[in-house]
Amino acid sequence: MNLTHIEHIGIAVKNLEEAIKFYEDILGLKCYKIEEVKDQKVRTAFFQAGETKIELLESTEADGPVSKFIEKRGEGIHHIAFAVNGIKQALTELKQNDVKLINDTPKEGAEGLNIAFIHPKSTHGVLIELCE
Ligand code: CMX
Repeated sequence: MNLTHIEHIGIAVKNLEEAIKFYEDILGLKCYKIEEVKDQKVRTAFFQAGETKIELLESTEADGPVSKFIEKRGEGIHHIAFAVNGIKQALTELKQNDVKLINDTPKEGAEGLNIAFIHPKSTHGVLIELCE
């Protein structure tokens, strides 16, 4: 498959506004967008850091993936998202290699991207997202 770069790093936070304040006031990055992704039960805040974005994730529902993650592991790095050319082909290749997928077809994610997640049990413990 053709991964081009790290599109973003997803960071699970308890309170989006408090976390934004840290990234803006202390780290000096600028939040350029807050977006709710209902399908993923999250509210997200985006920052550009060179070619890579930082995506802060606050859960909107108690049973959402980010809420469960924070309950189990606390705040922190939640996933790494790679930009890929040809997400459908990439998913076909992953299936052929018996990699456990969370989404076997792309869905619409934040920023209008087509996304799919690979299960951390198949990736040495990191939740990986593919984006196109
Ligand atoms: N990174 C690494 N490992 C993770 C993880 C993460 N983000 N989330 C869960 N795990 C691990 C758990 O620790 C657990 O490991 P152990 O069995 O060793 O304890 C294992 O994966 C299974 O976890 P679980 O708690 O039984 O399963 P969940 O019901 O929490 O589901 C996952 C985990 C990854 C399948 C689910 O969170 C998911 O489908 N994620 C994809 C969607 C998503 O995360 N959306 C939010 C972001 C959306 C966005 O970026 O817009």
